[in-house]
Order: sequence, then structure tokens, then C-alpha cells
Amino acid sequence: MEKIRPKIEAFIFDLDGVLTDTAEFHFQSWKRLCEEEKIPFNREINEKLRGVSRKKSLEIILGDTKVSQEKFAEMMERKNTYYRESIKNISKRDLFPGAEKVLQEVKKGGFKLALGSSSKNARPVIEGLGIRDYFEVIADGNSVEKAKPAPDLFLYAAEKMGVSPEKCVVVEDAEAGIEAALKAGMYVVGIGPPERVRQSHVYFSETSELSVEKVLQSF
Ligand code: B16
Ligand code: MG
Repeated sequence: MEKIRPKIEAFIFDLDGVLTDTAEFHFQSWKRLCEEEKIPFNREINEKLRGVSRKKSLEIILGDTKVSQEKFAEMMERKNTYYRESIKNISKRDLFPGAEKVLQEVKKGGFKLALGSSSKNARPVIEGLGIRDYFEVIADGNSVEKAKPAPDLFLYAAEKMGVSPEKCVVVEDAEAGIEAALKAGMYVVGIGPPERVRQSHVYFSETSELSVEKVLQSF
């Protein structure tokens, strides 16, 4: 029997990979650090870092290589300094095609709107992109202890909006984010290739393919 779904009241958008390609800036920053430290790193390893916290990312990069706690903290800090440098000039031109249009549709449709990003740098990024004012709630890497794939970040966003989880749609590009949103009991829209996003309820190859109408029709 088909599951009866409640009426959708809110959207939660991931940032990197959904609204903009900050993944490239993260990649360049990790690459610089790894070159300095003579640690192997490439685009294939980088793909495993999609949607994953900074700490977890460094754990993945290091693999079996052991470093002291101090060194680990210093490496995270150094990578972040490089990343902050690279996002300094981020602007509207860095938005994915169709990203602002879909945010406008969400607002016009009368839905609540939150950002749900793992990044501790999400605020300067959305300010640079010129989309800060679309969001009534910002859930980012500073909002909760447990990062994606734990559901905490999305549950935090829903609670702050005053909407129950089953009335929220999450738009995500990463496996970790899709898992988090499913655990939160939300309706999940994937952005990206099927092999990456097939766990979502419905998916689109890129943000420009996404519209509020298509999401609601799929519901
Ligand atoms: P920071 P999202 C994620 O952003 C990125 O996809 C991931 O690569 C990054 O490690 C993470 O943010 C943490 O970022 O180092 O700036 O705190 O996709 O959740 O918007
Ligand atoms: Mg993402």
C-alpha cells in the first residue's frame, strides 16, 4: 500500500554540490596541504569527502598514517586557512545555474527555507553568493556536534523552522547527506549521478533540472 505523505511545509538545501561548487575549493586546499605534507591525494580520494566534516575528511585522507593530536589540529587549521583564502572572492557568478531560481520558487510557494550544510564556513559562502536573505534558518557545521550522516543537522534545521521532519524536503548531493536526511525522516531529493544519489526518493542530474513543481509532483 502506498504511504500517505503529509503536506510539505519546508525545504532544506545543502550548500556544496547543490547551490555551488565549493568542492573544487576544498579540493585545491586539501591538495596544497597534502603536497606540503607529502601525503597522497587525488580527485578520487576527494570524492569520498563530499558532504563530510573537516575532521572526518582529514581522517579519510590520512588513512593508516598516524599523526599526533596537535599535528592533526594544525593540519585542519592550515587547510581551513587555504580554503578561507579561496572563498574570499566568491560571488553570484559561482552559483550553479538554476540555483537562485529554485530558491525563489521555494519562497514564492510560501515554504519555509533553511540551509543544511556541514561546513563551518557556510555563512561567508552564502553571503558571498548573495543568497543569505533567502534562508530563515542556517544550520551549518557549527550548529550540532554530530555531523552528517547523523540526522542531527537536519533535525536542528526543522526544529528551528518549527516544522516537523516529515514535512521537510532535503536537497542533497552527497551520500552522507542523503543518509542523514533519510534518518531524519525527511523526503530526500538527490542532485547528481544515479550511482551516487540513488538512495534518495527522487533525483535530478543537476540543480538546473530541479523545480519545486517537479519535487511536489514526485511526492
Ligand atoms: P568546512 P556541504 C561540506 O559542505 C563539503 O561538501 C565537505 O567537502 C566539507 O569537508 C564540509 O562541508 C566541511 O567544510 O571545512 O568548511 O567546515 O556539502 O555540507 O555544504
Ligand atoms: Mg553537499
